[in-house]
Amino acid sequence: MDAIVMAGGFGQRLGMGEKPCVEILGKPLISYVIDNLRSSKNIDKVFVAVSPVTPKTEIMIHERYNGEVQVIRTFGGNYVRDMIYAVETSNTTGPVMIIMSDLPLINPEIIDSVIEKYMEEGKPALSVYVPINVCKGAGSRPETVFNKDGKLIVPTGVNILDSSQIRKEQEDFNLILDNPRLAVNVNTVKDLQRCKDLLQCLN
Ligand SMILES: Nc1nc2c(ncn2[C@@H]2O[C@H](COP(=O)(O)OP(=O)(O)O)[C@@H](O)[C@H]2O)c(=O)[nH]1
Ligand SMILES: [Mg+2]
Repeated sequence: MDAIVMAGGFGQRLGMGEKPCVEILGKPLISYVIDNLRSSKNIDKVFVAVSPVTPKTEIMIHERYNGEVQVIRTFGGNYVRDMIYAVETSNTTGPVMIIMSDLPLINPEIIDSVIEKYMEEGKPALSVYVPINVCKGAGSRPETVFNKDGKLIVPTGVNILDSSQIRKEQEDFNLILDNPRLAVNVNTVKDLQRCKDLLQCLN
């Protein structure tokens, strides 16, 4: 399946300009996600959905990937509308992975296992969560928490949707993974520092 990396947010909480371009250990944040997608067995094309507030991200993607990663210019300011626009503009068919640019600890094994689970479940959509204790263990403060059958879970920013019915509400399988790599989402300067530390000790 193809993947679309959402990269048109304001990055206001981080306050370091365009968040996808902010470097960790000499590499732009979004490149961690792109490179891991490109190393996954189950991912074909990778698209990046930029917006008018992320023009440098567009230039960086062109320079770094020489057209092998396509940029889609969304309007900005409305995540869902931009996601639908990006899916329709990409001309992708069948299931598509929608992923945030600020998950630098994701790896090809996680991506492939999410896709395998999606195929197994057979629902049109799948969203990935981590239990709240995994977030706390990783030192991150969750923004959104859901109660699923009495269990507190946090959305990770990894979703699969059926592109052929992208404007419709889709029946969604909630995949809960106990992986701290999914719990680290770079929103603040503190998150960025924690990511640097984790990447260094994981390498
Ligand atoms: N194209 C597009 N991307 C978005 C939008 N809002 C958020 N994103 C991206 O979605 C990801 C997650 O959003 P969030 O962490 O809230 O981003 P932030 O607002 O930049 O801190 C980031 O990679 C953002 O760049 C939007 O309205 N349009
Ligand atoms: Mg975020």
